[in-house]
Amino acid sequence: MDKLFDVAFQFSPFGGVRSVLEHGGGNVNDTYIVEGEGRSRFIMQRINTRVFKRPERIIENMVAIDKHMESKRHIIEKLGHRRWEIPTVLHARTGKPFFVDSDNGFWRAISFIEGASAPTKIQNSKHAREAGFALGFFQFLISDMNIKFLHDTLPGFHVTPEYVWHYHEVLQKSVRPENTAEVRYCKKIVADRAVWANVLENARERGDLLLRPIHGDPKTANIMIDNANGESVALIDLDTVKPGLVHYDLGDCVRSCCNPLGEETTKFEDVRFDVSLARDILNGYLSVAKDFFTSSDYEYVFDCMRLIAFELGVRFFADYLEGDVYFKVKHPLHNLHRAMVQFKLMESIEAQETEIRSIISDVGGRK
Ligand code: GN1
Ligand code: MG
Repeated sequence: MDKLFDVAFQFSPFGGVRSVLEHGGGNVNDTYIVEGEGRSRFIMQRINTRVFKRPERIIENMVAIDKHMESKRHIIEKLGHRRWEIPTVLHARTGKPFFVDSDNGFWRAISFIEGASAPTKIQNSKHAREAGFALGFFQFLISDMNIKFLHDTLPGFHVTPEYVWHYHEVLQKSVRPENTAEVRYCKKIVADRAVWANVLENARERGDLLLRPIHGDPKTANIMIDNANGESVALIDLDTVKPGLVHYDLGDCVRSCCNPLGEETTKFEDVRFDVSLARDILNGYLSVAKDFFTSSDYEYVFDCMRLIAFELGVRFFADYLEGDVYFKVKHPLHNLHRAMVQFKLMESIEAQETEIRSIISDVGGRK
């Protein structure tokens, strides 16, 4: 605890630190909320350097994003009554925008967005629409950032075939001897879809889809909602902003927001993809994204919804087989259970394909 206070002190140049409390339920980094005397509140995170091998690159990206967002103030002001916030990087007493502790822990701090929160589950139709709007608006704001100046903080992130290759590698040397019904189910799910898993990367190679700056992790817990009026006010967790396909983002937002039981449920048989929430998200998203969405982009909307649920399932399952080397876990079956949830969600998406495709055409205003 003393250590946490020492680190928090580094980012509190105007006074002491009153409290440091764990915050949120991130699967990779450790997050705390710090209450200071001078500077009211801020978020402090220890970056997981097993995942982010070059953490300084995250900071450099964040500084560049902050700067870019500031240059978009005139667009943000056009939102009129709508509030839109940009999480900013705070400097440590050393003058640097990060702090390395005596155990080589890599820390950074970011501003706290007051009067808002990021629920882990979608509450209602308005919330879903607001999540979609936030993603579209965020992508729009960063759309003209030169991707040459954005580091790739996590090479291979969201490149689904690479996760499938990695899965096949770890399957050979799995540290899990169990061959339960759940393990067999997961193996079959991956085997049956391994070829289709190239769908977005093939489209990118053909030039049907283009690399653009993306958020990378727009799950509901990263979308801040104003406590007073229920409108979205920010996208947080900018660690994975990098060149990618906007479809990774859309698929990730949908797989997170349209799963009413959430990622951590163990009621696998009850996991359902909520099509009506998907309609709301698409409505919110396309209210902004229609200006940059091409006809080719529309062609892959269904695939991205199905694919990112599949991909996250593969990532969790591979991590379970490998012995939990990537995602933080609370018990030995945690990653297996998380994989089950994503695969059940994907099957629910597959079962409702016709309806989802018709919503995409409807909302996109196309036949
Ligand atoms: C991880 O750490 P967190 O919760 O922000 C993961 C995402 C997953 C998400 C699933 C860098 O995000 O890709 O979608 O868990 N982040 C990384 O909850 O791998
Ligand atoms: Mg994240």
